[in-house]
Parts: sequence; structure tokens; C-alpha cells
Amino acid sequence: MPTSGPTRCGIIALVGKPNAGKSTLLNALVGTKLAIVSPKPQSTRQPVVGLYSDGDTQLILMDTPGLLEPRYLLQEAMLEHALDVLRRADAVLHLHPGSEGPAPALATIVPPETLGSRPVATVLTGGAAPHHAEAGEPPHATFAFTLETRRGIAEILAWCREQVPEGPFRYDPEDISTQPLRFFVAEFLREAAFELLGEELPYALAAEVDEFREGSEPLYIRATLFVERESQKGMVIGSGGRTIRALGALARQKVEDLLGQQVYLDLWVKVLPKWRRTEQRLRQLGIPPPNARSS
Ligand SMILES: Nc1nc2c(ncn2[C@@H]2O[C@H](COP(=O)(O)OP(=O)(O)OP(=O)(O)O)[C@@H](O)[C@H]2O)c(=O)[nH]1
Ligand SMILES: [Mg+2]
Repeated sequence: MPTSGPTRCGIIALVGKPNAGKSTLLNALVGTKLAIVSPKPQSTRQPVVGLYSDGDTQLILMDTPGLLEPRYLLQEAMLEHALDVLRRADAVLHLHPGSEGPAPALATIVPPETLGSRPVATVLTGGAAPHHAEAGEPPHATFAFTLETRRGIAEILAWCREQVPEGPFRYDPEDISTQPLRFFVAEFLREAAFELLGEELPYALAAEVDEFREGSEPLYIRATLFVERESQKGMVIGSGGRTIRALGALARQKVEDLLGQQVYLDLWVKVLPKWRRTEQRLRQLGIPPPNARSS
């Protein structure tokens, strides 16, 4: 609960190259599995909001898609979403795999005018010792994060707390996200796809929740998986429906873990040609296309 003194509240952006460990850190900071995680890069496509409320402080933590050179419309949208979060943030955690040595200056990865003068802390992920020399940047906060030992968590939270302005909480301190459950169901379906499907297939797959029957027991959820080609649909279904059943079971477990409630997941597969390259189809799947294209 907030104390009687002034409270603090603000937005912290988690940014960095694909696979740097952003979603892993978001989950560790919030203390709940919210964002999907994968050893494969580009698992996060849209920002994921996690709320951390403790004592006088509320942090609105925003996980972002990995910063990359976009090659198609979906990737353009992903980059734009990451930059949008940066524009809204009070402070930035720049994640970088510790095994790759010192992090480059964030202003060399994102447009400096987007970053502005926001405070940036480097987080070296995967358990490396903190490096200090930052190419072209004055020394600033550097933390090392290790999932296994929770190393770095307390220090990172303390730094974030210092960066956010005084102000009232924007959300109920009991809430852990601002996004609806159906968003997380669709995300967990994608995570299951990253775990079970071959190399390229998860990248061609999108998920959408069509129906969420409140009050049903078990909770009835109907969802559709979209792929780009008929051949991909066959692979997602698998022989005799084996693959889709395994995928549904895995995703259902993830949703049940989050909700603490039994779930019946009714899964469908559809072909939506070139959805990754089509503005109207991205929008249909709940992914806002990049600004430049949406006018
Ligand atoms: N062992 C270990 N693995 C980690 C740690 N942090 C991240 N990983 C692994 O690194 C991989 C990438 O993690 P993610 O959190 O999905 O990375 P991300 O930056 O969100 O990736 P994108 O969303 O694709 O940009 C996963 O396999 C994680 O389990 C860590 O501290 N220890
Ligand atoms: Mg991620």
C-alpha cells in the first residue's frame, strides 16, 4: 500500500537487441510470468506492460520488441512500437548480453532524438560481470542480471525508483498488467508455437482470441492461429491433429498457471496470406501498423 508521504510513479522502458533477455527481466521484476520468452529472437512483437507496486512506488515496466533493421511490415511495426515506448518512458533499461562484452551506446542503436536526455542504465544479462567503459557515453549505471539467482533485481528496482517522478499511482497496486487477459492468451499460444514448431514457422504465426466466455467453468476460450500458407496450416495441425493438440495443451497449461483456473481451449487454424506484409491484416490481428504507413 502507498505510504502517507509523496508517491512516485512512472514508465520504465526495457529495450535492446533481439534475444537480449528483455522479457525475462520484465517477468523477474514483476514476479509473474507475463511476457513470452524464447531462445529464438523476435519473440516479442508488441509491448508488454508489467506493473510493479511496492510501498510509495509504482513502476510501469514496458517490455519491447528487439531493436532490429526491419525487412518487412511487421518488423517495421515492431521497431515503431519499441521507439514509441521509448518516447513515453521516464527512464530506460538497455539490455545487452553480458557474454558479448560492453554494450554499445544506446544512442547508436536508436535515433538520439527519440532517446532524448532520458536516464539510461545498462543491464548486462545472463550473469556477466558489469563492464564500465561504454563506447562514446559517459559512465552511467550498469547492472548485471542473472535469472537463476535473481542477481541485480533489487539494484535495478532501486535505480528505477529514483528515476520516476513524484506523482500518484496510475493503476491499482494489486494489478500486475494493464493489458487484457485475451492478449496474454494469444501471446502464450505464440510462445507454445515457439517451443513446439520448427525454425521459421513461429514467425509466420499469429494468434487471436475470438471468444472468452466469462463465468464458464472451466473457462471456455476460442482462439485462432493464423499462418500465411496452406502448407504451414498442415504443419501446425500435424498428422491426425497431433501437433495442434500438443500446442493447445501446452498453451492451456500456461494460461491456467496465470489465471489459477481451469481452461478449455478451442483452437482453430486459418490461412491469412501475407499477413506480415499487409497493413490491413496486421490491424485485423491487433497489431497497429507503423505510423508512417497508417496515414
Ligand atoms: N540462463 C539464463 N538465460 C537467460 C537469462 N536471461 C535471458 N535468458 C534466456 O535468453 C533467451 C532470450 O530471452 P528473452 O527474454 O526471450 O529475450 P528478449 O530480449 O525478450 O527477446 P525478443 O523478445 O525476441 O527481442 C531465453 O532463452 C531466455 O531464457 C539469464 O539470466 N540466464
Ligand atoms: Mg521479448
